[in-house]
Formats: sequence, structure tokens, C-alpha cells
Amino acid sequence: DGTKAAAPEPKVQTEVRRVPQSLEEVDNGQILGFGADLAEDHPGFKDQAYKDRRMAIADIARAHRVGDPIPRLEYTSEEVHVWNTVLRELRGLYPDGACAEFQRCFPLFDFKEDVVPQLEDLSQILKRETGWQIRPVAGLLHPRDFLNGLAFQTFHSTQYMRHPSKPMYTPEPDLCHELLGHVPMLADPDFCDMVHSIGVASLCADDSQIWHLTKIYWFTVEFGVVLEGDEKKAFGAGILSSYGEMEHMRTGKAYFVPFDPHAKQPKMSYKDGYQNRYFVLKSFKDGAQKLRDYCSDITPPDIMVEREISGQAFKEICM
Ligand code: HBI
Ligand code: FE
Repeated sequence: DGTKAAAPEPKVQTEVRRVPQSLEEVDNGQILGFGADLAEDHPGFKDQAYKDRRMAIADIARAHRVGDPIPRLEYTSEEVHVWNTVLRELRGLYPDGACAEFQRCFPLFDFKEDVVPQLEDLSQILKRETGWQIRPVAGLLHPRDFLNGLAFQTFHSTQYMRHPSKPMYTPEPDLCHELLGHVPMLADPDFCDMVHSIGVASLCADDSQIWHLTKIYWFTVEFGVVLEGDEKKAFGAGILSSYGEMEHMRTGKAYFVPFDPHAKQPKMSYKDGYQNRYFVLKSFKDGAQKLRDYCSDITPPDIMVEREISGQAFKEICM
């Protein structure tokens, strides 16, 4: 007879993904970029001893389990020298360039020039101040996993030092960037509140929303500035951990725009020089509020949530 084969069902693009219920479920995160090999333009590309050291430190991170203390590392005199150089250089910038919250929190960690701080000690201080913690990670985490960690008040931090040939430069996160840029701010409750809302939103975000949240994170947590009177002060880790970036931000070579999480965010630039545009928060409280408002609009349109997110987080974000 004349009946045709039934037309195929139209494919509905549905992504099924398990929403992490706990930090343990964020654990099997993919590490992007640097594994056994460093990129050709990395300062340590030709340094086998450096690469071996990196691999040994990465193994510690891979073996770490949630709840265990972070293993202490004995840093070499070369690594201590890098830390010393970077700390001395940057410390001088903070009185004028860093925001008040950073200046209040920085002394809590009592950084010493001749001792590379241990992640475990810093994590204990954060727990006491804001309830946040640090987990060691082998390298650049996939943005989804990285952001998901924030929902569980956890900051994934690298534990290796940048290459000694270029103490004032690193193409990837390293200890100096994490400890001087990120860790002090995580002792401030309003800042933590803001970062937490990004993390919670990421739990049930689809891929395009993750991309948007990654940019929001980039233009605030990495490169944000906050108003103090009519002055702009740095709270972004990429500014606080770079002498050149701080100078650039402060000497008027860039322009400033109010931060709006709803707006289409510009392209993130990773390596090519400094930011030409910085986003400004009126205050952390205001920023945290704006972000929470934005996040409450995030619904998971294209995913089927396999298990519900329990508690407040799910109610705030997904319903
Ligand atoms: N991974 N280890 C590590 N450290 C970061 O600072 C980091 C990351 N992955 C992604 C990321 N930062 C952000 O740039 C956003 O993609 C969330
Ligand atoms: Fe960073």
C-alpha cells in the first residue's frame, strides 16, 4: 500500500545532567589546558625539572579527598624566592589601589616574605572568617566545575608556583595569583555572598548560561573594581595580583562601566595585555544584590534535572 514510513520524531535538544548535591560530586572535574605538557609560550616550556615539579604537585591535588587536610608542601628556595619577589612588589600597591575590604582582610593571613603559605592554614582562616574553604586542584578547572565549587563555598586553588624566569608574569592561575588575588577577598562576607550567588546559579545553568556566568565571574571576581567615594578601587584578583594591571587600571588608560549582569558581556581577553574596560560595582552589597536578582531569573530550560537540588539554593534559583 501507499503508506510511508513514519517520519522520525523531531529531535528535542535535551541535555540530561546530574546536578551536584555536594562538593564530592564536583570532584571528578576535568582539568583543562596544562597537563603533562606546558604550552610552547609558557615560560617553563623547556624546563623539565619545573614540569616534573608541577606534575608532583598536581598528583597531590588529584589524590585529595573532600574533608582531608590539604597536604603541606615543602617549597624549594627558588619557589620561596619567587613568592618573596611577588609579595614585596605587590604589597606596596595595596594601600592606594586595593578596596577597603581587601585591606581589612589582607592582614588576617599574616603573609611572610620568606615563607610560602600553606593552603591548609589559609583554608582554616577562611573557615573561621566566612565559612569558605580551599581545595587543591591540579590546574585550570572546567568553568562549570569551578563555578559549581563556589556553590559549596569552596575555592579551588592551584598549589604550584609560577616559573622563576618571569616572577611578575603567569599565563595561568598559580599560588601567587590565588593567595594574593583571591584568598584575602574570600574572608569578606559580602564578597563571599556575591560569589556564592554565581556558584548557586551555575548548578542548574545550561551551557550558554555557564558561559554568561563565566564572563560575569571574569569581569567581577577577576577584574572588578568598586567605588569608594569617587575613587575606583580594585577587588578583582587579576588586578590585585598584577603590578602592571593595577597601574593600568589606575592611570586612566581604560574606561569604566557600571556592572550589569543582565547585559551581554564582552569577550574575555586572556593574554593580550591588560583589560581596556573595567566594570564598576557601587558596593559589594549592591553587586551581590544585583547578581542575586540576575540569578533568580536563571531557570534550567534545556536540562532535565535528574535529582533536585535540595534546600534553599534550589528554591532561590530553579523555581
Ligand atoms: N580553575 N584552577 C582554576 N582556577 C581558576 O581561577 C579558574 C579555574 N577555572 C575557570 C575559572 N577560573 C574562571 O575563569 C571561570 O571560567 C569561572
Ligand atoms: Fe583567578
